[in-house]
Amino acid sequence: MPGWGTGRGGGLASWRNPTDIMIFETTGIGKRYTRGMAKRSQDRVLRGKTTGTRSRQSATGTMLPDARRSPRFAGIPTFCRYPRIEDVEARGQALDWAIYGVPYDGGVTYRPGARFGPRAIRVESQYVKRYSIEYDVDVTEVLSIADAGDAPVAPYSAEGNARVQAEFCRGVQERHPGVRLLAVGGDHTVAYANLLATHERFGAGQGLALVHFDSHLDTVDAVWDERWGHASVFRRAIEAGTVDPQAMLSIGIKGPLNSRDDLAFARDRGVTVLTAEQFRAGGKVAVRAFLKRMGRRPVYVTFDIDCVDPAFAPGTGTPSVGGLTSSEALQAIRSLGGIDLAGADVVEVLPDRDVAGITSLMAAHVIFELLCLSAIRR
Ligand SMILES: [Mn+2]
Repeated sequence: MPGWGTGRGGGLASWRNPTDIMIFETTGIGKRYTRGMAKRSQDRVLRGKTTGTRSRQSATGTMLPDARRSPRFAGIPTFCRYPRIEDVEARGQALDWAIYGVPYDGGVTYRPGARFGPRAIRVESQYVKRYSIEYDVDVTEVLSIADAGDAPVAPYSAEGNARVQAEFCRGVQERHPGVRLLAVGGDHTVAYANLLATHERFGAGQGLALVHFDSHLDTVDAVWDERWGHASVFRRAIEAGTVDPQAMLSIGIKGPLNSRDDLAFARDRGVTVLTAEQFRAGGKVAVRAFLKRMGRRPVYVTFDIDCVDPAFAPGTGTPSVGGLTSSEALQAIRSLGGIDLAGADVVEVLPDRDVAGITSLMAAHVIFELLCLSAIRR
């Protein structure tokens, strides 16, 4: 399929890792765009007319191994084969997105094991390619993306973990002003620190707008007298002011719940809730209405893999029957096209309950679709 973005894009550069010598291709903006919205967006960047909260850094693309020369099954796995942050820094290149793992699952209310999520998702993500047919965009041409490794963790303390994770985020932000952070969990508590760091950079004096994919609202006050579990993360974020509840949309919520009262906090604070049933019955219209109301505000997206039905994503600790299909989930993310994505996370993958890596593979493609949302804004 010539011309579909799978050929070699530019000059070759070599890069060494401890086990292999790989041949990388350098793709940069200004080389291969020819069509549509992406072309117009690229021209805008080249002219320096970026707007809103977007990074003023010039994206210079992502160094990616050429899969037709360096097999996807060889080498040490990074997220989607993106370069390690150390290598980006050694080149003195600006960074648009840092993807990092948070191998922490001390905040779960049911089945543990999501601490192994980042590792499993890195492995399955080797088969994530770089060109989106749906958007006609090659994320590696438009964005400078790196795998920033795993954040340090405090395995016995969700609150302590949030603290060390936030420090890690600030370190990356200091080295790369304007970088956006994509956290890969781990359980949903890892969203807290990533939201905090994103809010510090992009909040502009108000809570972030949040699109929240999940089976559960995660607004419980406390579980077993503990206020820092994965069922409480958005209650804590709203209390801290990092999330504006009236600019929060939860997609994929479903029952049964522990009680009728479980909905009260979200309702009282003005969270917009689209149950899985409601999303299926025309949710894209509701999503559009929400985004219209958000205007030009930067948006954070948090994606709990348990919003996807266990038939498609069995590897998760609190599975909930009747969720989105993997196809519906991708469509739901694409329905956000046009947002200014300020930060994101993909959480709650539990590899030990997975089958043939399908949940990790789904999570890896969610990462890609989120990066596409950012790429098409360029
Ligand atoms: Mn959750």
